[in-house]
Amino acid sequence: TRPVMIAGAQMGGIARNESRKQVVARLIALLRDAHARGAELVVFPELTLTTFFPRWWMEDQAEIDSFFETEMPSAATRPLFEAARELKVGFYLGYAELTTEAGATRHYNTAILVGRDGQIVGKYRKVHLPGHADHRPHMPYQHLEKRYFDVPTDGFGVWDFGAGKFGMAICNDRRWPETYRVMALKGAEVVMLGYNTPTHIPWEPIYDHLSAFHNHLVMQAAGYQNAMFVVGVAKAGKEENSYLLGGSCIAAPSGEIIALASTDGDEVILARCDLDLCQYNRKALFNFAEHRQVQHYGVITER
Ligand code: ING
Repeated sequence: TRPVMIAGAQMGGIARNESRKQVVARLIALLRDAHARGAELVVFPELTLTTFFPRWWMEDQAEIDSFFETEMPSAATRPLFEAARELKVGFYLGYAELTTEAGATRHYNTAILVGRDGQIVGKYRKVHLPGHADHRPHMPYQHLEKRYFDVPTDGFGVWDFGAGKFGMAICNDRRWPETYRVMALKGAEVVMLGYNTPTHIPWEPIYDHLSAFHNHLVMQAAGYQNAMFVVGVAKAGKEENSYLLGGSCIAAPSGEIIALASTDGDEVILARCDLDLCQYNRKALFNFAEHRQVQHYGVITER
């Protein structure tokens, strides 16, 4: 067996005027709680250093950029890295990244994996950006990820953490089967992801009543179909003028949920994830080499 004690640190709403210092203090409290319960790795939500700012139309780039990090760790986030190193706990952290590539400014919806020594192991930038880029003033709030973030050139990655292979995704990525299959083919045994999911989608309210069902449906199916653990962690509850879905969970390679949040606030969930379970499924019913017929799948990447 290769057990890893994985925690999800669900966050309640972050107010627009809540400082990074205040948010980091909440993150550290959750980290300490998770460590006290035996966690070796803690998964925080998407964009977890600030409120979910894509809900507002902004035109002043300086105001937009005020929600982004230009360095990681920074003075405000270093205490989290230091607490994690002291406790020997690794973590996944979602945040807005402002960087330059070949002289061009880039804005990404980013997540990093930090090792138990406090060093950054890997970085992932959100591939599937939902919502819209235009201003829709008649809606109660916007969802402007297509306006504020760039699509990255690097795609899905997998990194060594402890005895396992860990991949990262972010929010809307979890709704797309390609996300998990690509990482499974790269050897991922765990996919960690954070999310900010409004329970009312103004531009597509048809499934509002199914938001909790769809949230678990996609992660349970992915865990089963790709023989992996999926750790999905919410920024939850009332946040400014929206209400965000909770339901943070850990899904096993069987498709079963083995840890589940029961509040819409700051809450730690935890599960002992035996990574050898992934290998079992990979050698049996989801033996990719034995059962997949790739010659029939080409259209998935051609269109
Ligand atoms: N949030 C939502 C998500 O994918 C969404 C956006 C919700 C799109 C429901 C379509 C339907 O969970 C983010 N941040 O991607």
